[in-house]
Amino acid sequence: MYSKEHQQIRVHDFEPEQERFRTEVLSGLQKSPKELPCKYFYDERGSYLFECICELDEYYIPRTEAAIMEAYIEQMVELIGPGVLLIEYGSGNSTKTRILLKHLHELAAYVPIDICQKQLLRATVELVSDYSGLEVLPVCADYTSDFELPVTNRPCRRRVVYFPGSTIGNFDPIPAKHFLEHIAGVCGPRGGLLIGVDLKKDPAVLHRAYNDGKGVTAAFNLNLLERVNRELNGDFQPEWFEHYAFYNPGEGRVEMHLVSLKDQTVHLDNVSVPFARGESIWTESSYKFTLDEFEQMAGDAGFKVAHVWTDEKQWFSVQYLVNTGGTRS
Ligand code: AVI
Repeated sequence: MYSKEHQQIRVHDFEPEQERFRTEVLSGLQKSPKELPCKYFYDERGSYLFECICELDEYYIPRTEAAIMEAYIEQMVELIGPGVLLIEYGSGNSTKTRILLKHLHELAAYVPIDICQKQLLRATVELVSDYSGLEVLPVCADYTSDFELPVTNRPCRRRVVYFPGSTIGNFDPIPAKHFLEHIAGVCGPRGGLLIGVDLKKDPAVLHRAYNDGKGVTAAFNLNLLERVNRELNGDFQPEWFEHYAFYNPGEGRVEMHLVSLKDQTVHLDNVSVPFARGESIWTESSYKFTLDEFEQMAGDAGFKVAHVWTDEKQWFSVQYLVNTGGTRS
């Protein structure tokens, strides 16, 4: 653990160590079926590719969520109230947050949390220059792990966590509930959670969103192999794997895989990983919810749904949840 100074910006650094990456990658590749944790998509190139995905016509999530935010920001601000500490999980380039930063009253501070140190630093430099007087306290961390939040200069009335983009859908159901419980602990008894939740819809729309015509999602998926090569001295040949994404209606999720195009053996340092032709590495699940399903899960985690905003087609929702009991950790 250490901190880095950059133009007077202090990043509270809990970046996962290389050893953890190595352990999780090796154990994932030794499972059957093989898997890799989707949080490792977001190295510098992966974060850039995800930004490119967010600009694609087929990937409806960012623009639908942004339109909901624009349309209902006054109602959201009213419910959230003044003087809050705004904490964002997986802040990326913080673009989505700007609308909140612009409208929230007497913000105590903004704490962006992201696993990618470089992107976090870039976003913080921009925010500090664009919002004078705003205290930005960046934290580089895997937000599913435990870490201390930085101390703010101004007192805060309440903590509100912002978790947009339906990233909650990247957790399996039990970890998702545990993660919501963890958020309830972080935001405390009177705290809130403003969350983006993707809804169940026509599978053809989902298929297009995760199989875009320009192949950006495929490049994002395959970048994970390049990252493993770079950081773990691996010899994956990305061209011998294919991006494969589909909606699994029984499980209510889009699954992303990397499928081996032939029998092959990959090496990471001195570890050999055999692949049969057609065998896959499961790299991501993206769960889609009905409003009732999400309300049930949030309730089980100690949150009450205070308000739900959706778009006309009911493809996406932004929800404000209040903590009905959890303690502040
Ligand atoms: C970050 N997360 C919500 C995205 C999703 O839709 O599951 C990641 C993504 N994977 C492929 N495209 C986008």
